Amino acid sequence: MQTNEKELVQNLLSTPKKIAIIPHRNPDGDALGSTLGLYHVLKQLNHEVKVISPNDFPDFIAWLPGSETVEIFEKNKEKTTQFLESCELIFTLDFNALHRTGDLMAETLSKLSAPFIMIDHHQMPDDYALVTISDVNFGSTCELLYNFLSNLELNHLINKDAATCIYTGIVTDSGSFKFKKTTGNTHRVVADLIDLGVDNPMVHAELFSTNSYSRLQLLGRALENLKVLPEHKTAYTTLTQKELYEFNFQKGDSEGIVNYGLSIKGIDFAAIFIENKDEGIIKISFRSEGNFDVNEFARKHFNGGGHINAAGGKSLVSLSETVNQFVSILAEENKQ
Ligand SMILES: [Mn+2]
Repeated sequence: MQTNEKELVQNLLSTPKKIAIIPHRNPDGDALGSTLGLYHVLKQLNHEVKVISPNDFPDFIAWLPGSETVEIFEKNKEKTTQFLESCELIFTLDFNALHRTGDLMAETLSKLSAPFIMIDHHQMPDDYALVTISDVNFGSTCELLYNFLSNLELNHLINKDAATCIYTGIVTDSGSFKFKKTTGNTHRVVADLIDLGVDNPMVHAELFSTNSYSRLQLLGRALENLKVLPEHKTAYTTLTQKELYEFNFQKGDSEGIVNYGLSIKGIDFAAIFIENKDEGIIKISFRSEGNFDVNEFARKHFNGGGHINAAGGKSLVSLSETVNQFVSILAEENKQ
């Protein structure tokens, strides 16, 4: 953060204000963790703070301290819009383009006169914020938030609740500390957070030991469907809408399944294709290990994007056509 930005932010936070903190649509551990982490800090400075999520968050992060205070834009448009319109400052965390909140909320946000502060780690930020804290070298917005708070000398306000939220985002976005952007800084931040009282075994249990039987059966089906293309060091799997119904699919159930392909020896690229007939699309998740850039791959071929090792995309043709396209692209690009 530059000195003038630091002064600007310090100034904005120096007197009690009405502040909204906003994660992206379909918030994940990093989005909800960072927004609630900041919420717990700003509350102590006597601001009137609310986290307003575009839509509901999944169960695996519903235990985060403060989650009961989060208001959902899609469930309560009038009330949340009123709050947003009365805000004096808006934080947007873990995304960098307003459309990531959904069309209607993006429109509401774009009309606000309050200044925005963006804290994010995705590529190519839009230019909507008065202060843009954007750094793709960070593995999570939560880690970047910790640095932001340290730079502002506000880290003494990171209490156990804030630390628990921030720790959660770091764990989920780093694949439990195994993705490439996990640095010495990541571990130093995590060490501080544990010293602040984070019950780290509890966080991991809440995040990763909450499977339902039907979710495991769905995983079983996805593993049965797994195809390996050793010549392309690639593994991919599919789930049809019918299979989702069969195993009583709940939001979040397909989370992480893509990573099983990556765990095969010699595989550095994995994908999962999930049929969504309601939206008329195939939702795709890509993961890689090492240098294969799935952000570029998703942008170029599947209307998506993300990070070098984790990205998403979508396709408007059928599941089988999408998979055929995928396999041809690997051959055309001579992915090895
Ligand atoms: Mn993130």
